[in-house]
Amino acid sequence: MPTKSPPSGFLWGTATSAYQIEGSPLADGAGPSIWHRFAHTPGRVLNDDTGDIACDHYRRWREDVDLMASLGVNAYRFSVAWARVLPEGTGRVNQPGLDFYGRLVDTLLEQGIEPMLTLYHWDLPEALDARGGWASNASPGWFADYAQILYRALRDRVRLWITLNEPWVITAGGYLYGDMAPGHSSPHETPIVAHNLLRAHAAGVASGRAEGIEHIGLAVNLEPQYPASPSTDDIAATARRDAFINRWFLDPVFFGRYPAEMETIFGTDWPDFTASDLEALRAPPDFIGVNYYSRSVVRADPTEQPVGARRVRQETRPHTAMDWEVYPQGLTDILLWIQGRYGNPPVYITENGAAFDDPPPIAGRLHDRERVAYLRSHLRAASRAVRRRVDLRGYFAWSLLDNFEWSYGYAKRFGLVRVDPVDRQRLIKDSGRFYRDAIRRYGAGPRHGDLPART
Ligand code: IFM
Repeated sequence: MPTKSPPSGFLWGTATSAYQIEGSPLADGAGPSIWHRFAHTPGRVLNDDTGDIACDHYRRWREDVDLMASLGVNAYRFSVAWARVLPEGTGRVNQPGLDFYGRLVDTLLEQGIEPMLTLYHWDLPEALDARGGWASNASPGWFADYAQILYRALRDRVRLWITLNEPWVITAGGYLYGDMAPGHSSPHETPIVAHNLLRAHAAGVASGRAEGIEHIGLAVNLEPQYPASPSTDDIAATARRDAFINRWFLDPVFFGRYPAEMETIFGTDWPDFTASDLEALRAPPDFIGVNYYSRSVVRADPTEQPVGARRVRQETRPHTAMDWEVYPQGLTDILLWIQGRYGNPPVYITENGAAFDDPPPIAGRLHDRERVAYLRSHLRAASRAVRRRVDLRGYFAWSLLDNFEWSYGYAKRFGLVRVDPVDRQRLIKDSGRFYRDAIRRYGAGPRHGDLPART
């Protein structure tokens, strides 16, 4: 029988995703994914890096679970590679692929680490892309069938499930801007893909309920938007960008409708959805997974299509190696926004972290001071939201390991643990030590003023 009770106590975790860390993408009968194909297409990924080896986690996973235990985390968020389980995307189950995740889950539990399983973190089986991918009307059904296989295999051991990671990035990166797999640039396809992802989420929730799963979330990338000036143009542009990034996926699952701005943004490319199309999207998750990295200060700009808005770089403020502004207050703001808009649902911060150009290790230590400062300030920002009664249940640092950062390849490093680019040896950075100490001291959860001002 599925485990019913929600995890008690605050979850302190690290997060990863399959294609970014596993390597061996075709091992033991797995099929290729769209990211395997994309990374092997010259010019698509910086330096033509691929996930062929990545962090070699597929072979070193036991060592990685030990690493997590030494960091003192009590939770781990990871994703399942759909094409390991279903090499053709539907139909025949590849048992060795499924067994890999079963062993991982068992070992996590032996070490007292709660698994949080993301069903889809961007690596659609290539065979399904050949059948139309997320633009196909059939895609929600493919997803629900895949989800059911995982629910049945792991529901006795996994309590926390996430249907999709960052449907906005899947949609905008994969089908509008084309910098992510499958690399399309089609304003016409884009709203259809978003709609199918929302249908897939709803189908994944329904299939989970039928299997007795009680904790199913949706992980969204959220980025609070602030107008660059009080002008009406900038305020309207900010509202459009807010709809596009923050509300496009959450409003339908909570309210069964899209934000009004979406039609303005997509114009004639916006489909005529019927009332029943929209109602079918209403599938409130049991929790929201918030992936927070930065904010945007927004200026109206008609040349920036389709939204007619652009982000204004805040030159005097610190930025990460991704050129994302470090803005901890944005995390407090976005958590409070969720609380107010969606009725204070349970929330996990399912990703938060920063890429920096780390110094080389010296005598077995890596002093990543900027990442330590980033983590500290964001944990404090989370504490401020908790003080204002946001129902925050856990925090997952992105990422456990330096890994494959999509179209940036291995150039951007988010890990609390360094992975040597040549021999893949792991080394816990100062940020990992900071995180371990924060968990030790404040294991019950972050409260305002609780977290250390200095390490
Ligand atoms: O690495 C990604 C992750 O896969 C999804 N959220 C953002 C991270 C940093 O870009």
